[in-house]
Amino acid sequence: ADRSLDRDCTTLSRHVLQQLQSFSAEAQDLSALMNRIALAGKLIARHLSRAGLMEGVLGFTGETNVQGESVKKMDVYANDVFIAVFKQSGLVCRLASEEMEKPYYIPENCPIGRYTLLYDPIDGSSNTDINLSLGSIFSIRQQEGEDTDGSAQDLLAPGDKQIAAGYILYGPSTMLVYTIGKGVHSFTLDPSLGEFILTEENIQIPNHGPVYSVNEGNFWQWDESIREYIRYVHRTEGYTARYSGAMVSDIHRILIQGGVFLYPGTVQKPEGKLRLLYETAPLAFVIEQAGGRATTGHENILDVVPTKLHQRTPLIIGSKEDVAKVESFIQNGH
Ligand code: P6P
Repeated sequence: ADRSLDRDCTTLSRHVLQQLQSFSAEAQDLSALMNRIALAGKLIARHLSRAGLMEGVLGFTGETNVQGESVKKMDVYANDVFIAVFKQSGLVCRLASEEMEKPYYIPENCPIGRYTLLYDPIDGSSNTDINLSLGSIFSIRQQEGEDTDGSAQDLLAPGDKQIAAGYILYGPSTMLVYTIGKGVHSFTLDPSLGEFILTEENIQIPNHGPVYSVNEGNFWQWDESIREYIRYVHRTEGYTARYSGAMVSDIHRILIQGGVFLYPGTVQKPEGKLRLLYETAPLAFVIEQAGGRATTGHENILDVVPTKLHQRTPLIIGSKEDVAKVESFIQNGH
């Protein structure tokens, strides 16, 4: 049945203003900024929907990025989309992304827009070629100081400095989930309107859920405590394994159904694979705002102070009780 007209008019930009209960210049800026992120999401969703129908979307570029990972054409396209939508915005002065060693500056915006966008333009890009869901992750911070040497040292600050964070999930429908610190809200793209329309407000993650999400292919690279946790869920009734290769999908499932997503460190890479500033910190902000938890196993993700822009952290994120269960294995072996 058709929902109320008012509901259909609850677009993302209007919702941000409602959240801020203000029409101040700053509120308008943040609302406009979120709207630009929505535009990036629409452009990326459109490109993904045609990936198999045109040249230059599927497959690899042949280069490797700063992380030594082979770059997929979709990574480059999505990274350029975020830059393009903010170039003409006057809102964002600096963009930091997994795909760029150094931040990208938009000097003409800097006198006005003091916001910095930290983002993973396409998370789970390996899913592009097999038509499975994937996501974009974003985080908004306020630039502190002039950053005259372009080293963005002010970004080396804990996750509670985030003003806004969220993700776009490119699935059967395209969803945008965000928080500005006043709860977690989801929007679904209505392609006929070209608008993200409110789907759920103040999402609360269940305190416990059946899902555990981890790449068990790494089983023998983990610390014994993580193996012990996995043996526990294997022998305990009520757990089910779900792992898609794109953590935005896996964590969105856990936000709705409850459970825990883990990307632990390994013996070779104790810091794990995931990046703090534009992957684990934004997701931790969202999940904590929904009543869940996010930890490295020893420290809350939002408390971690990075020493470098592309710093990695292990990640254990999801329902309070399920995260605590993993911690209990890490901290005292059961
Ligand atoms: P692995 C995608 O590259 C990603 O960053 C997450 O989205 C995903 O959960 C994880 O890495 C997959 O990594 O090592 O399990 O293939």
